[in-house]
Amino acid sequence: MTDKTILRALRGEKLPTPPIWMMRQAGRYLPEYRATRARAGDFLSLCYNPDLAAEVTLQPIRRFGFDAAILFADILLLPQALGADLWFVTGEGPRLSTISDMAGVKALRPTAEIHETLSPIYETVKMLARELPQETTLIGFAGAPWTVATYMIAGRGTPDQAPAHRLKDNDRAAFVALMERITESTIEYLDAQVRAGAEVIKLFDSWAGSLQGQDFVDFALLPTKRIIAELKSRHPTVPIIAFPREAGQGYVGFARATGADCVALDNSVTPEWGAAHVQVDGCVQGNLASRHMVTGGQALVDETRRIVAAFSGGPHIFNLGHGITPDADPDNVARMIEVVRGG
Ligand code: 1CP
Repeated sequence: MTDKTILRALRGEKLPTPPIWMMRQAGRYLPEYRATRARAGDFLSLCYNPDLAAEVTLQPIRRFGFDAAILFADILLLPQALGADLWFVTGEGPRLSTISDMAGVKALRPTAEIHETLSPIYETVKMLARELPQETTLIGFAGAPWTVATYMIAGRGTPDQAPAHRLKDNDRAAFVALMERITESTIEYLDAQVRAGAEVIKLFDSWAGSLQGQDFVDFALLPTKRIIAELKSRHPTVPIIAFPREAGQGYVGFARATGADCVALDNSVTPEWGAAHVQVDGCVQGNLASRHMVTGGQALVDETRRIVAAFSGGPHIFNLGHGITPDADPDNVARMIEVVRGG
């Protein structure tokens, strides 16, 4: 048995102080991250350089003492490993070549070949497994299939995921074939991360909230369930955190339906609602609005205390409702941690 607090919470234990980590905890709000990224040259070179990727993963652990480290990589590396062109436009974000039909899906590289591109990521995981403090949990991750598909179809982030919805509704066969390719390669990618030393896996379905009704079941819930079932059959003890962001009512029963050990909540739901409707099934993670990392002050303290109190009746991992933004003040992060730990 291990004493790592995050693993205890994920096994369903209610702890006197919730363990804490933060989405995008390695990132542009930290001067040391900006310096290492400059050294790497650009974002993708940073992701594929195990020494520097491990370094930026460790930076927020050294500075703040978070209970978990999340592998520094990106959900869009998998599309790149499947053969998509990927580049980042400074100040704008990621761009990819687009997929618009079955021919585009068929042109993707076979799943068995993804490791040729992704092996530096496994090297980063191995280095982290060696270098992290023994009380710190190492989290590996991937995007969930729908979210990854939205980027592969549109070629960029989209406010309403309209291109992906169009392919889903107008060329169902091509859309389903793409989801299938992403799902099977995500399983192999995550399996390799666990074999390299990841102790927990997180699935980011950042755009799950745009799937309604049966689409939510078919394209958020069922792919997540399948990935979890396959990973659990290979690695029965590795806990999995699912994040169907902005799922609203879809959060209810999501852990039971998918086999996830924990559901991460965004801040479109109140912590009291999350406790009553989601935490009843097990561990939850969340859900402080990331703007408090920019604005700070008494509102940050009050809202942090409210979340800790609301989830104090069951297993809880403290986190933000979404990633911290580049304009955040690191002092506010330190204050949040102090308040969670009783200060
Ligand atoms: O300029 C920079 O330095 C890049 C900013 C950045 C960072 C720090 C990007 C580009 N990705 C990352 C790292 C990252 N991305 C991590 C690693 C570690 C950590 O959390 O500390 C993780 C887990 C992700 C996951 C990720 N990438 C998601 C899912 C989570 C979420 O935020 O919803 C998504 C949607 C992406 C795509 C992506 N990568 C980067 C950006 C700016 C985006 C969003 C693009 C868009 O939708 O417009």
